Amino acid sequence: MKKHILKKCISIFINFKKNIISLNDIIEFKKLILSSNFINLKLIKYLINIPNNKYYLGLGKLLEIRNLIKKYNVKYLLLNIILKRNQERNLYNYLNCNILDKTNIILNIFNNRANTYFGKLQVRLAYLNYLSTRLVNRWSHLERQRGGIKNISGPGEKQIEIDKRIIKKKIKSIKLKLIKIKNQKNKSEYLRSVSNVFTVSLVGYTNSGKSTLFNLLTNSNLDNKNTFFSTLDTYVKKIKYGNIKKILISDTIGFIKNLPLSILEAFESTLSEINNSKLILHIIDISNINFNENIKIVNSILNKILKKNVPIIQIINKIDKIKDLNPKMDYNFNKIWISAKYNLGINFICNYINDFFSKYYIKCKLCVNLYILNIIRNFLYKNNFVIKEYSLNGLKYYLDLNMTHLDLNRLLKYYPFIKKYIIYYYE
Ligand SMILES: Nc1nc2c(ncn2[C@@H]2O[C@H](COP(=O)(O)OP(=O)(O)OP(=O)(O)O)[C@@H](O)[C@H]2O)c(=O)[nH]1
Ligand SMILES: [Mg+2]
Repeated sequence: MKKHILKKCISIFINFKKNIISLNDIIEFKKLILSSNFINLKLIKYLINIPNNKYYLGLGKLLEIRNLIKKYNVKYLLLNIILKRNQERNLYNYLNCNILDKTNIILNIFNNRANTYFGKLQVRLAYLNYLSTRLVNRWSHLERQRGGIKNISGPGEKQIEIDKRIIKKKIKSIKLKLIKIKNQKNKSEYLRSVSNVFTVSLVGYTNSGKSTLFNLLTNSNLDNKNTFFSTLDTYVKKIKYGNIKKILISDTIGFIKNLPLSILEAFESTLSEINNSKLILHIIDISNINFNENIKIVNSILNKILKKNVPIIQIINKIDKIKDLNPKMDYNFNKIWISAKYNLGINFICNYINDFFSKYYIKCKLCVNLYILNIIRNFLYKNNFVIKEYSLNGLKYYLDLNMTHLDLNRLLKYYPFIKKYIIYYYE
């Protein structure tokens, strides 16, 4: 884990007069600032009608902020909105301090958190995507200045052309690297699918408790600090909880309101892994006042990412924080109430997963003599197919097996003669 020095900043929470200020949005912004390794010395709430073209903020507010920057002696100003390139530059020039808008803050968090090569590449891609949109802004701004006349090139234009080309080249090279890694990942996914090991994906708003549940179900210790975006990559592990067998679970990056498009696009490789799962567990933090809105945000992002129809169940987490809520399963609405932190209601999840995947399995009974048993025994045990083995008279041996359809095909491919020893099977 990298060590980070906390930097001092002041911040502005901007809200439009037509919107109702949600306390939770302010809490979320404060948490973003903290996750980005800043100490916020002052938060200014600012209500506006329409943003100022040049600075986003009005001139009166600007003066107030310039004084505060001097008073608190800070070098950073953080804002909860997305600025245009020229607004950022004008603010920087006027206030003489570094400006971080929402995209910048998230990129900053991602940059601090990324610790795998795959994660780092995606952060780099997000940054370049962000930069390229800014250049386009500047470009169109220059074009406007020239009154839309084509084929006249100035010095500024040349520089932008060069910048654009360099960024485009870098984006292409990173995308190629990501594709290469993804192909390797796909290979392991393919191996997983032919060995018929199924994957369940955890998705949800950032800080909802995905990694806490992942750790509990897999007996691992992924980072689950109380910050935003503690997880930046996809982690896949076997479930080691209750009586679940041969099921993998994956934990991935959390979602957030107004996740800038440039970031979402860069993390497509990580997020698209959700498509490889048979079942999605949508983790919801019920103690978050905005949980209903967060559900909608997650659903809309899922709609963008999912390329096929994957069943989703809702896991209502952190019930320990709400009075009178108990662990339960609601079969009508596919909802399970739990507390991942205090290990409450996890059995409901296990039962659901077992029931869900039982349709992928078939049970069969073999009756063989000792000679045949010796040929196939190793294979059956090595693949974990055997539920029970017994003999009534020492001549005939019975084997109760549990396996997927693909497993059965595999068994019959290796040992075609087995077919006549199957005395029954059912799905
Ligand atoms: N009280 C309570 N806290 C919980 C519960 N589950 C998780 N938490 C806490 O919520 C915080 C976030 O948990 P994580 O598991 O990191 O959440 P996440 O969804 O993986 O977050 P990101 O990776 O940042 O998107 C941590 O402080 C956890 O201890 C729960 O059931 N009850
Ligand atoms: Mg996490």
